[in-house]
Amino acid sequence: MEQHSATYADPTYANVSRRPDAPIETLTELEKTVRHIVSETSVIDIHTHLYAADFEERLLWGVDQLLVYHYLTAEYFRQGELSYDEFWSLDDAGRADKVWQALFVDRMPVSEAASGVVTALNRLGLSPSVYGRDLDAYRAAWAGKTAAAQVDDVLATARVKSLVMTNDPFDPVERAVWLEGSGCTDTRFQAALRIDKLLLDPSSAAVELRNLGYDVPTDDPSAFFQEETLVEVRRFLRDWCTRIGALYIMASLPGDIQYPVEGDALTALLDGAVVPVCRELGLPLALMVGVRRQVNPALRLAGDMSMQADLGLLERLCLRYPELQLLVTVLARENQHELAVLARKFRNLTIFGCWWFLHTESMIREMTSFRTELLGTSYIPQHSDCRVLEQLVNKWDHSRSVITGVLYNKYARLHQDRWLVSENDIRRDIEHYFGGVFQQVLSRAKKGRG
Ligand code: RAT
Ligand code: ZN
Repeated sequence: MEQHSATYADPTYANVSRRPDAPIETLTELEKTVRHIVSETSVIDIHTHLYAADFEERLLWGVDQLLVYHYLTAEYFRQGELSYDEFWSLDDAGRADKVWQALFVDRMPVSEAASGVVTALNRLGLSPSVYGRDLDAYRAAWAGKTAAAQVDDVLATARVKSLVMTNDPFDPVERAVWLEGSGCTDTRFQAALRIDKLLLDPSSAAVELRNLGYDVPTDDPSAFFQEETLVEVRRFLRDWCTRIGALYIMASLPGDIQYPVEGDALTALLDGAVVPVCRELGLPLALMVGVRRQVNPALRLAGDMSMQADLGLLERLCLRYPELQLLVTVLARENQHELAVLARKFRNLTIFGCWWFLHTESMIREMTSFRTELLGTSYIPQHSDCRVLEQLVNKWDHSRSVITGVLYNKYARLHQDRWLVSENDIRRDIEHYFGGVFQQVLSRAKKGRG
């Protein structure tokens, strides 16, 4: 039976006396070695919604925040008693009480999001067999911790060496940290410039740009087709990428975006501003495609849905801009195989992660299996999308567990054909998956500058 134990330290592993370049002789040893290396190799998490401690209340952490995570509030409304209005009228602690009672006490927390909380508690030293099912016992364990110390503890436990934030220049609270505060002083937290508003709601983005000192007309929908406006949008993008030290520019898009479309603002902005600035600064463009926002607004942040995407957008961007590095994830399960095939056609397309509703055990297994079969080690198997600091522990633990199983199967087949695998071979592949591919995309983007 498959055990969910990938990242627990294996006390017997230290006793292995084999040289790291020696072939691993038995399948049992092979399995143990893959598990050990996947669990101990630290990862670069290329997309999160976490912030460094500099961002104060923007950094969400602690057990109440784990419980009011939007993946869990959606589940609360399926099982809990309160109406939307009653639930939202509570503060975070009140909401957390309700979620805990409905999803953890009145029934077993078997969903991915709920079982993730249990994994985080356990791996952070708060074993539920000791702390029980009283939420206040866990709250007491968090009392007295500081955000900065918790960041150190969680990153070490999750073995995350660095992570990429989502930095929205259209968010006034976040903007103030960059413009008036110290910015981000923790080098483990890297920036990415998020531009959904510019691409999907250019008229209101124009108002904000103007307020920020960029000469963009606010009353002329055709402005984005004029070079004098695009010059200013490029200046905005360039200023913000430089200010925050962005590793890439990113947007999350609905599935029905068409590109290129004559007379369409999104096409004009991609061709006239976003791609040129990516090329000029040597940055990849990350596109997350296939979200249908606010299908049920009463759920607030939890009200978004997945939708099947037309991958023609990606195909045409790859073809038109061979020097542009595209980092891509899509939300519909139905698009996953097609996306992996598309990545075989374009070396400037790098797939990353199992996003949002696909970040579940069975989907990660399916997607990681066929991505490896179609792309070998040339993709990024996972990102966490964490919004709450401690989720790094459970999301990476669960993903590592599945990745271990998939990779072991691939190596076992090689082993059976007498292509013997060493510890060094495995370590090289895992380091590639957990950071090397991302670094390669970043350096290809720098090389493709122009
Ligand atoms: O996974 C999530 O938390 C979503 O709400 C989205 O933020 C998504 O990941 C995105 O970046 O658009
Ligand atoms: Zn996200």
